[in-house]
Amino acid sequence: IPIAPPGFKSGFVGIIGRPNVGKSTLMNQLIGQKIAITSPVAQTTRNRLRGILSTPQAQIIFVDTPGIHKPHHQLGKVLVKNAQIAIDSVDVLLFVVDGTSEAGGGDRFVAELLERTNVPVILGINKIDQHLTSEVIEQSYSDLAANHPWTIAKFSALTGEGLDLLQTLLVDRLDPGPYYYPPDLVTDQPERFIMGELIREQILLHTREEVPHSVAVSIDQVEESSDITHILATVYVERSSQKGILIGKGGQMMKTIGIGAREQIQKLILGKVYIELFVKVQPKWRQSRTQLAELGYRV
Ligand code: GDP
Ligand code: K
Ligand code: MG
Repeated sequence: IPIAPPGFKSGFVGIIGRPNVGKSTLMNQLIGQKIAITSPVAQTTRNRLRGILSTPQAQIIFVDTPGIHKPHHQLGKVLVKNAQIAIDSVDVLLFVVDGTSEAGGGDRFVAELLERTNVPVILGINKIDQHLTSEVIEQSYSDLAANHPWTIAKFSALTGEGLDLLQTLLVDRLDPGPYYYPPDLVTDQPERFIMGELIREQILLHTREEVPHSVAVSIDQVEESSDITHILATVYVERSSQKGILIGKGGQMMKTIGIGAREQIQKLILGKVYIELFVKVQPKWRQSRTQLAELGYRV
């Protein structure tokens, strides 16, 4: 890790907000590589994941968090707890909201969690590529920010519009500091974890509602030969009916998931990939803290 030049700034930025506002898309766009999976399904992001942005003047470490919502089961509680830890352990908070609709109960729940923190907050109105936020929508977010010393920024995580300004606002709020990570590193997570996430993303994209939330992926083996990387992975589900859906008629669903995942992982490791996927039924894995920990979730 190089020694930081004089005036160099660094620190941690927590990205928070209700599910589906575009937190993971934003982090990927800011660091310039897809490390956090995204999808139209809420609760795509389960773990806290760091994305690292290094410039000659600063190093920003983004902490992507699962969307904040009221918990219903053990996994839900772990998710909200992780989000709360993230709030108090960062230097700046980026509270992301969806500029295509008015502020709602989910946004107000997050705003309440921010009442108790002394960390500077940027309220980021995302998705401005969709249609320019109407006055009613804008007013609802001004109301949300009223009585708070928050700075408002508008951008599109999808197109990158407005992100240069956002980056400037973030660096302005950081203190002088060292490099925390080597400047060429984009995430703190091992490649294997990202691989598992990219497989999970394909499952979220291709299967029906009931499957996504009860799926976990473990990467059991990664073997690199001169021209191809061979990956063995297991997908855990809670019920045999879900296993049936995942495999699909004549194995068609598994095939689709495998093809999509291979494409994504090839982009990640910049090389050829062969994936072998297995599906296992493991009842109630979501209730078990031990199993969550074994699969790489912070509990
Ligand atoms: P998260 O749950 O907050 O992490 O949200 P994701 O990053 O997974 O994004 C949720 C959905 O919103 C995905 O379908 C994204 O493609 C979409 N999305 C995210 N950012 C933007 C944006 O700036 N514009 C548009 N049009 N869609 C976006
Ligand atoms: K999502
Ligand atoms: Mg996410």
